[in-house]
Amino acid sequence: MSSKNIESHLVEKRVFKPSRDFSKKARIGSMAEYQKLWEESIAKPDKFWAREASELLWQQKWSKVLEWKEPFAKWFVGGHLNVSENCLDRHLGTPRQNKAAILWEGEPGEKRTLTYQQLHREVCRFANVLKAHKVKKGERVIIYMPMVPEAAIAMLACARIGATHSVVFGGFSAEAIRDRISDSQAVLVITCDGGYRRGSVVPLKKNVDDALKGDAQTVRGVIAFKRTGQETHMEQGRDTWWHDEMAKVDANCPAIPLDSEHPLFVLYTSGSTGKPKGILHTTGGYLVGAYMTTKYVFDLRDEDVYWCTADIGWVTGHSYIVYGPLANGATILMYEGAPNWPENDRFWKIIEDYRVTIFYTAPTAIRAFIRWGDQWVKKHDLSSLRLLGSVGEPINPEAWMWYHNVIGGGRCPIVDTWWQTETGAIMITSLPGAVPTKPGSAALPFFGVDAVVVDDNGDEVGPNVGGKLVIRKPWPSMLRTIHGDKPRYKKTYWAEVKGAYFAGDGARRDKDGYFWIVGRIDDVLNVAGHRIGTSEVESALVSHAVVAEAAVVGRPDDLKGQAVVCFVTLKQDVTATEQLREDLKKHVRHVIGPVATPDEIRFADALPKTRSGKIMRRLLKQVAAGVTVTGDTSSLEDLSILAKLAAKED
Ligand code: 7RM
Repeated sequence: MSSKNIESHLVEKRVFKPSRDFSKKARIGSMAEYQKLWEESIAKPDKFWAREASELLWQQKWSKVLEWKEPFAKWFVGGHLNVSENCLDRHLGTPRQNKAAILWEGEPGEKRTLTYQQLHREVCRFANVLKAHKVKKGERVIIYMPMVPEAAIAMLACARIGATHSVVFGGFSAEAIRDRISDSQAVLVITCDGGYRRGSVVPLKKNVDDALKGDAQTVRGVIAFKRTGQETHMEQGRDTWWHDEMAKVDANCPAIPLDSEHPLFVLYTSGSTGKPKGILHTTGGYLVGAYMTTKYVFDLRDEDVYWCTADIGWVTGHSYIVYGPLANGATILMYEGAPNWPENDRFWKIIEDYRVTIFYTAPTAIRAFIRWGDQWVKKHDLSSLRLLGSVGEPINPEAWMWYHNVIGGGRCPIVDTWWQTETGAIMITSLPGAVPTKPGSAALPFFGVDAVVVDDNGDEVGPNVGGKLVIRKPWPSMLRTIHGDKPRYKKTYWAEVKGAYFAGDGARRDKDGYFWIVGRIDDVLNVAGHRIGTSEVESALVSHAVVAEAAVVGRPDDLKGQAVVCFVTLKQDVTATEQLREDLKKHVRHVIGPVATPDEIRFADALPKTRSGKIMRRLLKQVAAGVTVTGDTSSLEDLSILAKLAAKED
């Protein structure tokens, strides 16, 4: 990445100080307090983390806080605990026992409330169902469900018996499920007959059936929760209904003590090469990270109604719908469907109805809200809100200002939280009562996070110089490895920059040390907050019979952040038609899922390559964006290709 000084025109001038009222009540109420704790967390991590971890319930205390043999970390070594016990049992016998843990609303409008006691009972029963299916500690369970409480129940039930869950986002296709089953060697799949999305039914169980067709499978059974009630095929001897299973078991299921480093979940995420990587998170460190970031970043109170709009299939749903908030004894709101169903004001209606106090969403959603217009917001009373959050991609200052003024009524702090599937928990953020915010900046490193921006030699750069974002110290909720592939773990994250974790993002820090995240600098797209590897889309395209070669790049998009643009060369004697273009889009949807649908397919006679045969994506990006191709083209094998691509009228 080129390092260029951009001070003069890019430094953001606006600064928003936390209100005195917010600071007074906040856990961290001043910049001085933040700094003192951050310095302690870096200088004396053992002391700092031991104090935080002590707030959780350990069945056996750890003997050592950290064992670090780069790049392999063990946190709270020798400690035993259970995540489900920390999220549930710990609140029983306290005033939280009969407090709502989950307030749920279905897209068609049904409402359900589960208190901590009720949630505990459901989790215990479902854990007994898992045991009845002979799911053993350490075995993997796939969860492919819509946003229903049962998704959280299934996750917590796995955690209770030490099974490792792998949640697959409901927007992924049968083939994506199959890949994840085969990579994780899962023994059980938990799903639903269907889920509601924008008024129609998504056939989840059918996708699972399709995923299980074909090659030898490790899956012994499928349990389906009845959500939509549509006709559903049930495979004799393999498939059973959730309610039938639950009727057979009792609610007595003690949480088993698990080693702090026991695998809690594997979550697949896109990288720059090959198939999605199974990011492995373990028990103690992950829970400490999720718990304490939720506590400090959202400054959660018992009275809060906390709503994170993410899907449970992404890491945000894991850490900030399920584990972090429940470990804090919070009331979480869970909504099943789309923000524009039946109309564009569904979210604002929900905030008004439930008196939501904390709202955590993504910039791509905010940009859609802006487009839909303020009138949808103005119809509702949002005065209950006290804190707003943003996650998933850089938030542009305009969207930040709109969020602040129109949703937050100018009164709510915004926490712009930078983190990743790999980091497990929030890494760079402001703290709402302590750190002044600048629209567009994720602000400062969280406790224990030694984040810096470095150049290609790995040396830290000065203020306002762009470079690679790296983390120089291990942190409790860090990924432990890529499931089944230690060499890839080392190579992807710990080889790019010596002695540091490389995030794959570009960033700069301003003179106040604030981080301005630029976005991915590898071949990973961020489409509406979803990570999609260009190589995944390319291999999906090439798997189509008529495609010879494909190169996929992102094009800046006002709404989605990035749009998926595919350059495709066809096999000999195949004619490029409009129909084929539609077929290829459909094909990608089928192979990966709707999240990866190409926005544009451009047929080409050839792709620009270096002499060694590497596709020059840098050039294709410029072509896709419609800008003049600049920069070094000396390694390009055939210059005329570029001229043809740019001239091509679609
Ligand atoms: C939580 C999540 C991770 C990638 C990451 C960034 C981008 C996420 C922000 C952000 C700028 C933010 N996990 N990203 N949050 N960029 N500001 N506040 O999104 O694994 O799915 O994606 O998302 O590029 O590397 S993720």
